[in-house]
Amino acid sequence: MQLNKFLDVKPEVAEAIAAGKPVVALESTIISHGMPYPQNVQTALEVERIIRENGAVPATIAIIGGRLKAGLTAEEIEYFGKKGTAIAKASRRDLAVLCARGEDGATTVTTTMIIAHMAGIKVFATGGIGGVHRGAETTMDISADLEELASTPVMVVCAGAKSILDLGLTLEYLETHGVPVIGYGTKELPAFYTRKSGFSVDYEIDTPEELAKAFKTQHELGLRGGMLVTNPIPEEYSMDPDVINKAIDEAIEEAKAAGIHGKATTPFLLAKVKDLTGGNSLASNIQLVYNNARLAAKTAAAYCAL
Ligand code: PSU
Ligand code: MN
Repeated sequence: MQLNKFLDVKPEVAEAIAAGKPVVALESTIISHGMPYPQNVQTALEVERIIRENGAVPATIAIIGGRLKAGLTAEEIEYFGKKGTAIAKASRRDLAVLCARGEDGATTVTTTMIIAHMAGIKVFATGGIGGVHRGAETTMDISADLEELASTPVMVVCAGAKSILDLGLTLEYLETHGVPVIGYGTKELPAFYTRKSGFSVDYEIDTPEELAKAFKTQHELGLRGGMLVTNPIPEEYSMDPDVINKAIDEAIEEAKAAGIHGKATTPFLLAKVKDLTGGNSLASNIQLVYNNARLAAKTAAAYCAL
């Protein structure tokens, strides 16, 4: 464990890490910026329960009063869910000032990876990652999540990326930076709400044991960086691609018209897509996070057994 004066590891999480037991990290931006209250809190607590049920200890990650928290209490999860977007969305560039000032921050994939690594956690489950936005060739809007995957050794289990992003450019960026993109039980990159995107992943892997072995081998080879595991949404919860793509196109047009940019872009698009699809997308979003939590817990357990 890399000790850090700003890090607080929840006792249950610290004990599991010290004993070589499986732990799964979870992000807090999905709670405060990704879903409405109270579904955000219910989902976050259910995700923790699912992780325990599958043999691992959950560690929801956030910044509270300038402290980097690896593992939250139910009260702290409630606090994040209730405050919602009033809590700053914290990426890598926000960490120093938030900690110096003693403020709160909701951790994105980037900062969750950073804090998980500080605490010694290897596997992280979420819904979707940030990536290269459509039109990035002029806006240069590329999520810091991709840089973090390139440099920080944490496995991120997600349901692919939403087509609010340019999925082709996102894959190109990951390739350039040496991030393996794995499809769990699929050769095709899933697109979050749907199981298909038309793009191929680098490798299909079909078991948690093989995922764990590939990731451990990456460390043993001395290669830096993470691994992206893309786990398709279960068929019964996947959405009609036409419905979702129409909503995404409309959301992108609205964002452009309203001059939305920077860190506000992703939350704006996510909220618009949810409004335009009448809440169906929220139900799918919740189910895919549960599905990723199950796979991450099994993979963390398999890693510990290697
Ligand atoms: N994509 C989703 N749901 C999310 C996010 C992205 O489908 O909740 C959140 C994650 O926390 C991710 C962040 O790390 O948005 C990326 O933001 P940006 O594009 O500003 O880097
Ligand atoms: Mn951005």
